[in-house]
Amino acid sequence: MAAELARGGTGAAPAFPALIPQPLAQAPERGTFALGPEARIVVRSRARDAVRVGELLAGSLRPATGYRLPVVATRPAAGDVTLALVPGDAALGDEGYRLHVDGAGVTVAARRAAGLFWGTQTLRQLLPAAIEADGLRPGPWLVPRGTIHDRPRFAWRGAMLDVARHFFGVDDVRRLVDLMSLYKLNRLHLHLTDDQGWRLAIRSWPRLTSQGGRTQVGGGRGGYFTQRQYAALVAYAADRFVEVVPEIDMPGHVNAALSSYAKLTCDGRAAAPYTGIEVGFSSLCLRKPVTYAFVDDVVREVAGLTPGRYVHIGGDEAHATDPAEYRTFVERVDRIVRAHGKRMMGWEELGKTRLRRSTVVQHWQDDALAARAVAQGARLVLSPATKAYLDMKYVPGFPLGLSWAGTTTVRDAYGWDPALQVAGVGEADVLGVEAPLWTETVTTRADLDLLVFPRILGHAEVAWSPAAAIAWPGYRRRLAAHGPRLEALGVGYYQAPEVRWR
Ligand code: TNX
Repeated sequence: MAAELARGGTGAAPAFPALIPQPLAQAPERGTFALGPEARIVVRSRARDAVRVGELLAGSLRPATGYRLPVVATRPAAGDVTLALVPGDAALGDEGYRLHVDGAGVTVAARRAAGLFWGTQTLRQLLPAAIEADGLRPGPWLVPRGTIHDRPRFAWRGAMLDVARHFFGVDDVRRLVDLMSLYKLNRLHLHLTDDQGWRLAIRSWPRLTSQGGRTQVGGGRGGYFTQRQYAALVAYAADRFVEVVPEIDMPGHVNAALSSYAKLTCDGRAAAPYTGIEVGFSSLCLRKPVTYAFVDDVVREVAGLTPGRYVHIGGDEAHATDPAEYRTFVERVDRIVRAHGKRMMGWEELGKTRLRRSTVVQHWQDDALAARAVAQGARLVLSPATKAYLDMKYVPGFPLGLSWAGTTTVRDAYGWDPALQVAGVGEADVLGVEAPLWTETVTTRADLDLLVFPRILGHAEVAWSPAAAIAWPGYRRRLAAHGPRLEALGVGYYQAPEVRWR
């Protein structure tokens, strides 16, 4: 199928509207299909997750269209949108889909529900931007005809949100999940703990949040997720094929824990709460047995809230930890994580330790450390700070963000190839890409929007689209066309001057 279709971005007329990420292959045709008031969402499968994709699609199209869009299991008729599971079509992979639009309607076919979901996100982007409005719009709701064949380049297409430096609650995180899914991102890494705050309730250590959850950078109120809220968030994301990856940062970045429990410090005196933005000054006391009881309790509770495979244990910037103790600690934590049924993930500093092949290591700045992890058989998630850190300023003097890794324009955040980023680390060693938002300077939803959007769209395309489809001139045009869509979604993105917004 793919071979019959034009490769993405050849610019042959007729054309599909701006799609981000660019699909693997597309063959637009002349003419349109008009989604009308009688349209139904026909799901050709009894599978629960497929039906849910139909319901999510209907839910996203109803507000602007005002149509009923019933989700049904009958035979499709002219005018319907059909979602079909075709388990036999190996070319689609686990997340791929085929989307066909002709005069009779729209069909999305995929081997698995995840592929159907990504196909429905493409369908949203084929409709006018006004489809994203939260109230009735006049339409017409025209979808250009043609065929798209699509599957991702990388399995891990992530964003990270630091809820520790400043807390972002359930509504903000859900909204981020919604926006991620429109761009086919499928991992949300939550940085849940740091010196300035502990944001996930741990029942066996309640003061972590009752005490350690009350601070944040700059001295505000902080906040935390109850386990019930967190579980609901994880389920909400899973319904949208986004796996939440919880991070409990250790043995450094632990001042909030040390200020909550005196018994965790080496001298037995509780640390003072911390609301600054320095890093690297705190450490768990690795010679105390209680530390391992603590880690075991926390990992057990976190693993119990995690349907996904990974528990991220941080491991970064442990400058206040003895290097030899660091190595034995990480190996011990790996055993604890596995005892609770999960795989260990951590920042590139894990490359200093003995790793098992199932470990996932997150590169951020040190190529040699990341390469040491790969040499041991680990796979990498790439978050190079100079490209992928959403908290870097766009330009010098930008009112938000940091600049320790330089400034990162919208173009910088797009033009990189994960397979060429780290010397000696090739495509097969790379699980994917993740764009982190550290929140030392980020206090409101508006701040978050301004730093995350539109740069995250570039990372979404780098993670999904074939390397050959990555080209700035075409991307810039497509990104500009997404301005009205982001506006309709209420996203206050940065109108970077290098993009000629319409
Ligand atoms: C480095 S990246 C950190 C974070 C900071 C961030 C700010 C990493 C593993 N550690 O603690 O928030 O820089 O950009």
